Amino acid sequence: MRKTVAIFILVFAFLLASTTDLHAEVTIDWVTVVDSGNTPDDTGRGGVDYVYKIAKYEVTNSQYTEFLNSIADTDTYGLYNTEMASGYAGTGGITRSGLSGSYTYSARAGRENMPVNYVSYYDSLRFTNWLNNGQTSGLQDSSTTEDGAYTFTGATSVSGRKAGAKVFLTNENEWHKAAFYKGGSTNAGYWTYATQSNTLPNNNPPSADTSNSANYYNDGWAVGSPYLTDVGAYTLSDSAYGTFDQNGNMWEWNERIGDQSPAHRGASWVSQSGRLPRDYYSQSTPDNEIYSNGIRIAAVPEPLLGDLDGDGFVGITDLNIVLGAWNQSVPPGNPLADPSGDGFVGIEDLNFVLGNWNNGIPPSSSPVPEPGSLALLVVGMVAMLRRVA
Ligand SMILES: [Ca+2]
Ligand SMILES: [Ca+2]
Ligand SMILES: [Ca+2]
Ligand SMILES: [Ca+2]
Repeated sequence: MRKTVAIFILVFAFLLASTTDLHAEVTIDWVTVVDSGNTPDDTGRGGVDYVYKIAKYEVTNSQYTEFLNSIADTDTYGLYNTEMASGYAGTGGITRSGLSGSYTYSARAGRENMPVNYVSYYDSLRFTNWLNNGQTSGLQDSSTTEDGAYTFTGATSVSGRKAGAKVFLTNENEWHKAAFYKGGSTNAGYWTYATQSNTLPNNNPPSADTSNSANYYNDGWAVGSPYLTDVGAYTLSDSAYGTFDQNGNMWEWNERIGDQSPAHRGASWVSQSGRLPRDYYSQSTPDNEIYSNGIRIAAVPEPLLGDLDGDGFVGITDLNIVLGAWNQSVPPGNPLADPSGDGFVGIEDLNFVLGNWNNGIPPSSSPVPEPGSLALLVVGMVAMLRRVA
């Protein structure tokens, strides 16, 4: 009987997997931005007191095409702009075919990994809602684009970032920190450019990347038509946290503050050098859909199992939390010491820590034990547990 049920569940899971996978899934490459509580710069930006993830790259045409194919058979909110089919200087990267109700979309050949453009601020928020909701397919409604990280109550009427949002547009501090902060401590200071440099980047083509290069206009284009570069093409010119193209290629929308026009940051393929520095601040009207505005997204980090003290790393301090309440009921034992949640601190909680040992990013202030001493520690633990058992 049990076997029959198990087989039934397997078959059901298989059917579910094979019928729901109508579109390729969008995967985002993330970097994790640590150094929580870092000092802002002299513009007042860049201080962030939580760990977050930010996309390594600008959103690409192929990613935005998957989005359109999931939710824009009928494009109620104009998430496709017909300029994408060609546009200014041929920089658009997505074509549409069919009639409303059965529209389909394709990235133009060779443009798949170039950044999407002709997206408004609202398009950007809807894209993050869709990711936040798990890339659901259907009409543009609350299950896909109209709710999630932000609640839309009309085409251009939208809430701020909601508590519990998982994927969202960068806010100004998140964007600024990832671009310019030097990292490594909470008072590390800021670079002038998003290439870990205080010297103006050159606009060499990616093939001649000097580790301080970006796609912008510097008495000439970085590359020939269609002028955009594949995201991450400047492989040597990343920021301290490992993001690419935060200077150049596309301007990148940030969450608006109150009723202000949202900022777009970092300059674009068509910008001149004065637009690149950290203290250059520019806003764009939220419904502006042009050839030089694109999207970068951010997200909350995955919960890190075994990181009991929440410092982003599983290590000695977490082990001490478990050992400090060993064999106790919770309460009075420290509730952090009971990640299994069974009200008692024991072997199952220890396994959360040892099973995820060394995961995450070590805080600069806490030394990582040498592998030798860690091995001794574990041997000691096992011996102790044997005796307990
Ligand atoms: Ca649009
Ligand atoms: Ca950019
Ligand atoms: Ca920890
Ligand atoms: Ca427990």
